[in-house]
Amino acid sequence: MQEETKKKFDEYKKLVEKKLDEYIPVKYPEKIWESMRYSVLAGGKRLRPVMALETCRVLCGTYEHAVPTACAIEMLHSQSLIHDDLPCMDNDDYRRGKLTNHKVFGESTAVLAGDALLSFAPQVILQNTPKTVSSDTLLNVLEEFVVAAGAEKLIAGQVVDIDSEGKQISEETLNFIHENKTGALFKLSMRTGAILAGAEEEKLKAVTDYAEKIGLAFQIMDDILDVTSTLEELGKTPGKDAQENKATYVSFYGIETSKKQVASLCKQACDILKEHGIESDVLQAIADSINERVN
Ligand code: GRG
Repeated sequence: MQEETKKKFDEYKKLVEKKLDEYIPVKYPEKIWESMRYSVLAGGKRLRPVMALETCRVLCGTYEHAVPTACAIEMLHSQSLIHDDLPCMDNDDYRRGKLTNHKVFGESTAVLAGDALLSFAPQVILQNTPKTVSSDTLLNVLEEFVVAAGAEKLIAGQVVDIDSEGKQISEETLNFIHENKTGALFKLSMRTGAILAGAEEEKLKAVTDYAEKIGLAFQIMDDILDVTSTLEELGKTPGKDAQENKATYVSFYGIETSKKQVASLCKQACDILKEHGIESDVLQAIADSINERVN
């Protein structure tokens, strides 16, 4: 990443981390708030909130208006990771280089912390988005949020993923899992950023298409790293896909073809932005960083 672009990315990231810390206080009963804070403030690349803020800015919006939504999306992302790590799901002991939520707080608190984040996130949007944002826009954002978090998107992807373990599945099913489990939150980030900028339909579609390509590329790279990376690099246990007998891009096409697919999808994503006159060094760099991802 170019130095100037990295500076912009890091500024967004710093802002998101400061606001997440502010939005999630420690109240009574402290245990639940501490458990929520433990996972949300555990680091992470913060790709989704940065994408939301940069999309809002590049489409001529006031990116500060998108901060509560960007943070809410990171809360939803953290919630999905807490639940995904539970013994009844992916059963992982490490996440973001730290012990998983249930390993520190116990299973019941981890379930409740996920639940709490899921309902707290839209509360953060409602209570913190500046009043200058119209009610119609806010309703649009909330609709995008609840649909992405629900049984039509994120949960659908997770259910089909779990159901597919140890089975021969079609490429169509694999794409369904990736599109919903991973792609939905990238799309949510870009779409809400665009909606808060008041973007016209053509631009909204362009950023949605970019997010779709990036989401798929990101997940294919995740599958590759599961095979090639270490616990130290990944911050979570590698080799889980093979252990759980999961169909992945790597199991379908092998590592080299999968890498080529990632590069091609990232290029297609950037071409979409160019075709629609959306010039963002940050969004370009995010695509490049997926190609070069190590964690
Ligand atoms: C919404 C109620 C509700 C449940 C969620 C558990 C679940 C249903 C979905 C799981 C979704 C999941 C774990 C998708 C994996 C996506 C993925 C590749 C995450 C890793 O993202 P990074 O690398 O993580 O951006 P960091 O730690 O950098 O933020």
